[in-house]
Amino acid sequence: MKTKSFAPWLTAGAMALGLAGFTTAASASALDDVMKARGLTQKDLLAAAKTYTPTGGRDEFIVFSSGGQSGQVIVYGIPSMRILKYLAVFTPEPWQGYGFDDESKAVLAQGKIRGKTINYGDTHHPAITETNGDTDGEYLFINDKANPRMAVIDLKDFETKQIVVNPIMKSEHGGSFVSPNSEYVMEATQYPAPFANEYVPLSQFNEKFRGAVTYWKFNRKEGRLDPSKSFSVELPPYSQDLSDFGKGPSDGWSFTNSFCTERYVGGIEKGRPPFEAGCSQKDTDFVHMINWKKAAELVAAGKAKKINGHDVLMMDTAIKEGILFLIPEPKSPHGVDVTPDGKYFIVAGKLDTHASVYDFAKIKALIDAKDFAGKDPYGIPILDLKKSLHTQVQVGLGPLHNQYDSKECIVYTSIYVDSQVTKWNYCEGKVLDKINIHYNIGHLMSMEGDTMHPKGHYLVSLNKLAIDRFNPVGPLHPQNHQLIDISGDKMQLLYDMPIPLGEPHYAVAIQASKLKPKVRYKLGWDSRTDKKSPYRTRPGREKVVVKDGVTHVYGTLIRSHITPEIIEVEEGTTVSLHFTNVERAEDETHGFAINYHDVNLSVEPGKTVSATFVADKAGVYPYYCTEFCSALHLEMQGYLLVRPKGVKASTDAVSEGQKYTKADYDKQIGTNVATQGVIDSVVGYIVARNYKDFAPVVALVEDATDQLNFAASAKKKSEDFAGKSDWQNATLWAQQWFQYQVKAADIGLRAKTYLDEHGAKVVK
Ligand code: K7E
Ligand code: CUA
Repeated sequence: MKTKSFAPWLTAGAMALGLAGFTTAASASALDDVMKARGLTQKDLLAAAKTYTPTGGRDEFIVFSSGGQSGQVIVYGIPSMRILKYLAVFTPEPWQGYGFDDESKAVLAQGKIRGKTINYGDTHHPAITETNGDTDGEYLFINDKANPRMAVIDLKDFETKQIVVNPIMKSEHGGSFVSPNSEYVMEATQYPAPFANEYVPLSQFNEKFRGAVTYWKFNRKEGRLDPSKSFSVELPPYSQDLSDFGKGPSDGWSFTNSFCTERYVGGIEKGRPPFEAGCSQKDTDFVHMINWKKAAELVAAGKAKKINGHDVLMMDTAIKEGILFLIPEPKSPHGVDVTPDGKYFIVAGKLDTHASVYDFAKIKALIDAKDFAGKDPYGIPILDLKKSLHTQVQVGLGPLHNQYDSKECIVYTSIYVDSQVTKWNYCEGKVLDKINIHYNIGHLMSMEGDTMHPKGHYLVSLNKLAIDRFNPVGPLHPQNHQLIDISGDKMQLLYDMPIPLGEPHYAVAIQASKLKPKVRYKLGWDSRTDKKSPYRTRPGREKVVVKDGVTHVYGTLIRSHITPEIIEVEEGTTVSLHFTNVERAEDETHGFAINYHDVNLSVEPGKTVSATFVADKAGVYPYYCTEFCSALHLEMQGYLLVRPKGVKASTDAVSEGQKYTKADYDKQIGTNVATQGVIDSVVGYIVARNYKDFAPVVALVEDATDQLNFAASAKKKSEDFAGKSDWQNATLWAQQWFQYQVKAADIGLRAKTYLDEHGAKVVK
């Protein structure tokens, strides 16, 4: 903070907020006025100063939050809590064209279950790829609880690239969790069911119903999960729950909670006590420990059984090979979270007021000594709870999940029933602080808090209910993410953020500097396969090709026209549109929407997307760009004409409403020459500065150069027509030349502003 020597006349409050510098007495009293008018306290101002991000400012952390029933992922920044994007994953989403272009339809189609299209997902736990136990920002995984599936999102363009369907589960929850080097992504069953796709009566629950943990092999080079190298470990029909991978000393092991180890099957219709009573009889359930590295070796050695074409390591084998163990855990647990150093894992039992800290070294010693307390009905060895524990701490009523701080031994636990976060020391077993949240916290999330090096500073409380926190919007309320400052000894609540999109179960945060998203695609790119599109088209090479009864339109999009501008086909034709956005400028996305045919595309710079449909009804269908991309965006339009069968295409000349003379031509030329003067002065300003030191400006200059080349070719056409005294066409092309000039000027001025704002220097 720069206070200098004129600090004495600053108010103390303004100084505390870092408002020092050029504050005047007048603006300080204005601040007081605002506080009074809005009923704000000093504490509110402090919270505001910690979250407020001035225009142009960036966030330190980026959050990927599950979008719950929306089947999407929400991206926002911390500390500003500004929402940046919704990522379409399991659900069609028109803004991104997801589920509307052929390429993304193919991704969604990977998520079909036994041939059936599923149009939603219940996303729960996102996970970012890790290198040596720390998030690296390359890929994001998210699971679908309702229809056991896993999706891969590439963080280079924030697009969903792959969906895989779990071959044996009918329900899941304990995913996604990644191993410390992202070799595997874990997914654990929730509600047990038979692996086979067949009817089995509940009377055979104990024998035929099963849980499992699936280890999806991740091929980092391809950026895809590899089902052929993935496998599962069969588990008893306990309702497996959240999971985590070991790290450091516990690397090679994974941990999975469970509830309803009573194996209760409900049946209130028949007079039996309901599920919730039957599933909470015992005081303890089981954490499942699996040596996944050894399991992978056993599968590679051919010890797995193929079920539904997928390798499953059966329980008998897992027990015999000594890779599967159970430890009791109190009672109806939810989260299991391995500490950053990998020495402990913490389990919170929803129906217990304690959090239990398990000591991996003790557990390993018990296993090595074959010191077991018993076996479960399937013969899995059970370890003694007391002998496995480091400590148990009373944290509150209904503890759920745990997240770690950058400070040693500090953990935060969400307390559902008490609506609190408890901060405690798991090494010493001591509660340090509690803060109230609103209301009924589920997960909580600290910055990179589930990695080997948590970053501390902030915590987000992901609450289940918002109730009265926001302006009412009807019976369905938004969700509430609350930002908490954890940098000091006492937690401080900073901000409430409503999220109007599904229940955000879990979220992960990453330092923004680790993300390196691209600005544009290579020209003609299929973003879903990450390969050159076979339909890529360069400007000037647009064409229509009829092949195998399909009319393929190879088109381009650029400010401000769609090529082709007219498409005419006969009724009943299958049309396949392929558009390449040939822009290189940042943020120059074009959309493409066409009346009646349910075609809606988002074409980012460089991308090629396709839309295939049957032109099944004769008529006239306007199409247009849906992104306001330039001053002449509304003119970025065209017509699909569908002729009735047997009717010939009209060859009549088009009659324009406007007739141009030489005077019109001369007037337009005058305007163009003047505009060129403006462009020249902007160009002069830019090239006189060290613009090459600014990558965004270099891109803008390239773009402007493109526009000026287009202008030159329109100018040439205009002059050719003028040479033949065809004033009609000469004037129209002169107008087109002017359009390109306007675009070049627009881009040039953007570059000039950028240089001004970023302190560019004059060069000789
Ligand atoms: Cu809502 Cu992790 Cu699915 Cu807990 S989960 S609260
Ligand atoms: Cu392109 Cu509007």
